[in-house]
Amino acid sequence: MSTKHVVVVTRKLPEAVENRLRRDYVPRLNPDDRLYTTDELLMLCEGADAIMPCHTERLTAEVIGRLPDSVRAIANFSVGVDHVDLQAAKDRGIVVTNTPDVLSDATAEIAILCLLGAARRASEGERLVRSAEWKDWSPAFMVGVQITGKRIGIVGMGRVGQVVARRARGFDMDVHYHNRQRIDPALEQEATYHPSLDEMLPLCDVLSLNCPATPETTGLLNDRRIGLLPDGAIVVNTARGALVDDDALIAALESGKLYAAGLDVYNNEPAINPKYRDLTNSFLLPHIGSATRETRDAMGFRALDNLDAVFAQDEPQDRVA
Ligand code: 8YV
Repeated sequence: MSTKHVVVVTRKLPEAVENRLRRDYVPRLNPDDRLYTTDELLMLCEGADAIMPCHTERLTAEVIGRLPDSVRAIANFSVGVDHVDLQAAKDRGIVVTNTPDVLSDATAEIAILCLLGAARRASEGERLVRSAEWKDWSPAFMVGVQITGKRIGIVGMGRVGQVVARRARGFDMDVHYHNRQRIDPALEQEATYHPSLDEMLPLCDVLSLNCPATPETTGLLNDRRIGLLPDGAIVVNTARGALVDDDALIAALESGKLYAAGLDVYNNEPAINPKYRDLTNSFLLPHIGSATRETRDAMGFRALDNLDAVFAQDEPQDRVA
């Protein structure tokens, strides 16, 4: 009889996922869903074979360097892996996996929610109704921007970006995209590829950020690039806060250079730049891109499929290091 491997699960996961963990592994669960300190996490990893972290755990080179030798895999419960120092894991021979595909639909839904929320002033409207300050109606009341037929520029035409493009087409939007490489034209569905981000920006009534955070994309939306957008453009970010220079975005929202922003992700979550909260033209969500029952189950199962493969000495399908 083979002994079950020990897995440290850093956050509370869906019941079905935890049940599968209990069936196939010896999981060290976190029923209170408390955010562990680095020292707590390292202590929990003593004698463990694998970790199943979320993006809330920062597995820096220093942390990875301190992991016990028993840890052979980091099976992320996330598609983004910017919280893990992949090189440090590789150097220690630790396999790292993520959970692509299964959250593309859910995240694209939130991108469209952010787009509509920003364009149609949803935060302002909701506040008015909830606070009982809604006193009147007039043709000039709460007038926003229509997105139907407008141009959207998607930065990062990966799995999520492609679903955002399809949903945007449902609003008759003219889709443009920038990616490191042009995607297979069969997948483009009439979207226009721009090898140069700077050349795409002046065409974007809406800019949707859908690329991973890497050293190359950090701070990508800065003052200079915002200046290249048309006046009154809308910015949507459902990828990572690190893509945005907050001071530049906030200044552009304050000045009216940008009409509005719909944001689900931020630098330094959840302690976001407080100025975002004071803006009437910001539509703000708390990093819920993948937060549907269906998707969270699928993410957990995908992470476990990867873990199963590692311990069966197979190549996991979503290996990133
Ligand atoms: C997840 C995400 O909820 O998967 C990602 O990269 O950003 C989110 O949708 C989160 O990362 C879970 O760890």
